[in-house]
Formats: sequence, structure tokens, C-alpha cells
Amino acid sequence: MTTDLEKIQKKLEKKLKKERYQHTLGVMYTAGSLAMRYNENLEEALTAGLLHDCGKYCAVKDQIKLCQKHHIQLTPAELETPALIHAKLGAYLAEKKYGIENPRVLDAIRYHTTGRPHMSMMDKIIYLADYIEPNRKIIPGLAMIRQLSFTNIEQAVCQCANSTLKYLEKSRCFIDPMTQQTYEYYKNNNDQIKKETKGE
Ligand code: DGI
Ligand code: FE
Ligand code: FE
Repeated sequence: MTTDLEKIQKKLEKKLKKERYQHTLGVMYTAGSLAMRYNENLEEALTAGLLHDCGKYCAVKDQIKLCQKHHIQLTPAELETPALIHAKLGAYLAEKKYGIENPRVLDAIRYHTTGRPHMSMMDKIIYLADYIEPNRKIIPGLAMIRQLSFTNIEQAVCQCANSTLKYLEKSRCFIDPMTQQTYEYYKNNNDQIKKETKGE
């Protein structure tokens, strides 16, 4: 591991609660494995995985205060759903406090919770690594998404978005339009690919 990554890791170990830190390491190594599989830059994937939840080092109330202090604009959806704020705040902190300049890494952190249409390979890797890392609680469909992540990343993103949406609907949570758009984009995309391979 490079000294940069080691330094960030030490800092995060101090800032994050034990479980969140364990999850963070799980996401880092899973992102690294996916980067190897899909020929993505390994160092960048490890960095994004390591920092993806750095915005979670404090309570939601303080996350909102930090956003106000640093003029980070929150959408109505984010204000409605505080669980979403750490992604945008995390991208800001990664840049300003951890010295990350690479826009691919910063975007992967920014969109790791909701996803987005037209995700880059780095976005997809972090989005999935967050969902499938080894410490995640086993839920129905997880084994399939874990396997798909390494065999068909487009389909894995679609299934992951679908499963998140179903869970949010069941729990009657407010759904960010971006979460919905991610699912719709990848569902249509995969339907299109299926049609093309069938020769329709
Ligand atoms: O930070 P983590 O716990 O590792 O995971 P995360 O950043 O993917 O997501 C945090 C939570 O946000 C997770 O329970 C799923 C949820 N989430 C994702 N999209 C939406 C959402 N919650 C609501 N209410 N609305 C959304 O659109
Ligand atoms: Fe997160
Ligand atoms: Fe996470």
C-alpha cells in the first residue's frame, strides 16, 4: 500500500467508529478486487473505497452544519433524507481535508449512495463495493449481486438499484429522484442489451 493510502487509513481509523472503519476497509479491498477484474486504476479504486464514507465521521446534525459552513448546496431530497448527505459532504472532505484531486475518485464518493445514470466504471465499482463488501449483513439477493458484480457489472448495478428501491419502498422512506433514475437508466440499458443480443 502506498504511503498516501496508509496516512489516510490512519486518519480514518481515528475519526470513524469501529464498525464504520471495518466497513470502510471492506469497501476498500472489495473495490480493489473489482478494479483488478475490470482493468480500472487500482490505487484510485482503493482511495475511493477508503474515503467513501468519510462524511460519516459525525452525527447527521453536524453533517448539515458542516455543509452550511462550507456552502455545500443540499437538494430538497437531501434535506429530507439526511442519510444521503454524507456522500456529498464526503466528496468535499476528500478534496479539502484529504487532498484528493482526482475527479473520478471524488465523483465515485459523491454518487456512492444514490448512484446516477451513466456511471463511470469507478462509480459502479464503489457503488457495488459498498453494497457487497464482506461485513454487510446478509440479505436476500446479496449472494447473487456479489457474484454478478464480478461477472456482469451492468446487471449488478441494476439489481443493486432495484433491491435498494424495493427496500426503501417497503420501509416507506422518501426516495431521492436520483436513486429512482439510477434504477430506470440501468433497467432500460440492460433491456436494450438483451434485445440486441437476441437480434431484435
Ligand atoms: O453509508 P452506508 O451505510 O455504507 O451506505 P449508503 O451510503 O449506500 O447508504 C446509506 C443508506 O441510504 C442506505 O440505507 C440506503 C439509503 N438510501 C439510498 N438511496 C436512498 C436512500 N434512503 C432514502 N431514504 N432515499 C433514497 O433515495
Ligand atoms: Fe455511504
Ligand atoms: Fe458505505
